[in-house]
Amino acid sequence: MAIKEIEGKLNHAEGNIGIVVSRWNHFITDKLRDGAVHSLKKHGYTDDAITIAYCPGSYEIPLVSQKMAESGKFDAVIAIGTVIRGSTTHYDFVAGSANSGVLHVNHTSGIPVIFGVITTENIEQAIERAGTKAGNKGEEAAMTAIEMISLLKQIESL
Ligand code: INI
Repeated sequence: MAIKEIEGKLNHAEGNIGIVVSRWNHFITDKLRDGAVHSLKKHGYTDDAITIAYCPGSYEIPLVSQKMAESGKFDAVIAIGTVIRGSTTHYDFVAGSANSGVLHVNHTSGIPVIFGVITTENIEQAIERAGTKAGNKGEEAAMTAIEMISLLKQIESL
């Protein structure tokens, strides 16, 4: 018996993608959304395979992600938000809730729910992750979604 090795592929578009975008810090989340869409299109997804749902803040992302994931209409959900610490302790609650909420949906819904929420100390760090010095985290999240869809489909057909 030979060892089976499997890995998600990035070279073909499979299924439908839901994207949840938080409107808080929208000057950053818009860029992350554009990065995700750009990446999906580069890999062959057409407009009608992509649905974008906007929610108020990152705290609301887990519920919207769960609704999308459990609808049976998507093969992956990409959660996009930006939480900036600034001077508020609210940050810890919002960032922690988004993280643990998305993790929970990722574990329970049966489809990949990708964490494209950036959490930074300040606006400069957020800008760096939204298409400047540190790349675009939305693009990376989309690539992760594509790879995970492919990997899960391969596991299902073992
Ligand atoms: N929501 C964010 O997505 N990012 C933030 O930086 C942020 N801050 O700083 O407060 C934020 N707050 C709103 C929060 O996500 C909820 O929408 C709100 O608490 C209502 O539930």
